[in-house]
Amino acid sequence: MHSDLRHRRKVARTALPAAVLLLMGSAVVVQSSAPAAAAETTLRAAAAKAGLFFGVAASPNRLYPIVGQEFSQLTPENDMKPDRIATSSGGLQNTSGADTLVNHAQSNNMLVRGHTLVWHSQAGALQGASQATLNTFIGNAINRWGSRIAYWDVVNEALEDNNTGRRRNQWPHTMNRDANGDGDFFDAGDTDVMRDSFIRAKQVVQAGGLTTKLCINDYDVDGLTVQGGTPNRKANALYDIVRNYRQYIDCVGFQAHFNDNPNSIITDDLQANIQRFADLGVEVHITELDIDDDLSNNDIGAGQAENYRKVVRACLNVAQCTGITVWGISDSESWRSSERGLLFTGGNGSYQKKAAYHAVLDELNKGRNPTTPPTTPPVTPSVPPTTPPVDPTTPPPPTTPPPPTTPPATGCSATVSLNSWTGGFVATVRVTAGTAPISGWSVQLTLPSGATVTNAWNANRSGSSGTVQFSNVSYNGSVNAGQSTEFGFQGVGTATGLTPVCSAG
Ligand code: 9MR
Repeated sequence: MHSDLRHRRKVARTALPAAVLLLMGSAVVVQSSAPAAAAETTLRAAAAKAGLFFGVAASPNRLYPIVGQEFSQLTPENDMKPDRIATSSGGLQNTSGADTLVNHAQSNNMLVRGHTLVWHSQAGALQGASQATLNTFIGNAINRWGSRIAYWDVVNEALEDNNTGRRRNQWPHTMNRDANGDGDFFDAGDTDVMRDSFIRAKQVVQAGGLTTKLCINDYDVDGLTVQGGTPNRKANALYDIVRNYRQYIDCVGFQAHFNDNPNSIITDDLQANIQRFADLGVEVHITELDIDDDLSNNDIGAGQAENYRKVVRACLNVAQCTGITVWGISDSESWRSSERGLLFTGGNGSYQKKAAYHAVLDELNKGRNPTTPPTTPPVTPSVPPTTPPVDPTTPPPPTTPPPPTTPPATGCSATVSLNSWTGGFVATVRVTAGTAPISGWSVQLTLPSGATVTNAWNANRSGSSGTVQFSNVSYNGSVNAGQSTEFGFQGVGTATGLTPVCSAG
């Protein structure tokens, strides 16, 4: 983009919401018969109240106080990439930067997103490695930090640019083979580096009893369409991958670098696209958000602050959109500083909030909006549904979950895994049928006092605090003997020591 063509929009500072102004006055006492919801004054607190994390990409030399104050999740911007930490044989090296970031996150009660294991770029010594070496690296990296990493980007940016909907054609995707020539890599005889990497990652997570969730991450996959209403083929391709490999993939990252590229704009169907992934049962995250401040060709065209509001709202409106991460703190320190795409100006630990910051905070403070559920989008995958892959070249991961709390005979058992941050949590519950198939299930859990469920997916729910009951929905009640299904819920407060009790029928 030519800087002389850029028309720098003068962004009027948005008025602070009345509730925020009230809170800023130290002597204000709110007396009202109808208790007003107090607005939170940091991004992390407002997000926690709404039931999601709000994170930032970070580097060890920029761990200023603002990181722990405003954000509840941290993604190493560069320190966990293969070019930093991988040896050519899949071992680890130079992990001190990553260690610093993980420790910082832990001492500030922040979740960590590991970024990233399998990527064509910044591959360093792994460039050209075999699947076996990639698998070694995957095992070493996941095991080094274990459950201290809540989410790992296992596969990053696997799809081509320019909305072709195809896989990339450079390493590691050069290992892919379409054995039967049907145009996809989903068949049992095909080779797919994505599938095999996820299988390996899942094996490592299960063998270690880790709570780490495994994600696929990409850019230009945000809307159902791109500029001009053209179908977003890249998003459709990602959707097909997640649907086919759902058994190994727990979460999807929309990078959300919004700029003037016609495939990188904010479209009005962003929420619908988030929703269709959520409907597959995965968590969705906005993982690398920045928005060019003179985004001129988007479908919204309302200025950076309003564009931020739109993206945050799209996530809030989908229960399984459980986190938003901005790709840096301030414009001047951003990898795309010329776009001024972040929430703060300033630098070196001294930051000023932009209008976009106030818009995001305000939107988060409004919370999720259950009274206007998102419309279910038309699902138009680019290939017809296929059965999940069987007999992949790498043996499938063990399907045995951690020891059930109630030993299954017939009936069912349930286990729970938690991702928690200060003020909130996401729980994933795995329901496993015993020695006979079941045609329906219910799971009862008792939450500690102070914990409240805000939303749930893949289950009906009754109750939100104390003893809460979940039961199957239409599509996941039938579970074959020894097989499992998962549902999830999200809440505020702290949920520890959950003991799920499963009943079949
Ligand atoms: O922000 C990162 C920048 O410091 C690096 O120089 C760059 C090198 O590729 O990677 C940037 O982060 C990328 C992220 O890892 C994946 N999505 C796109 C980000 C911007 O390229």
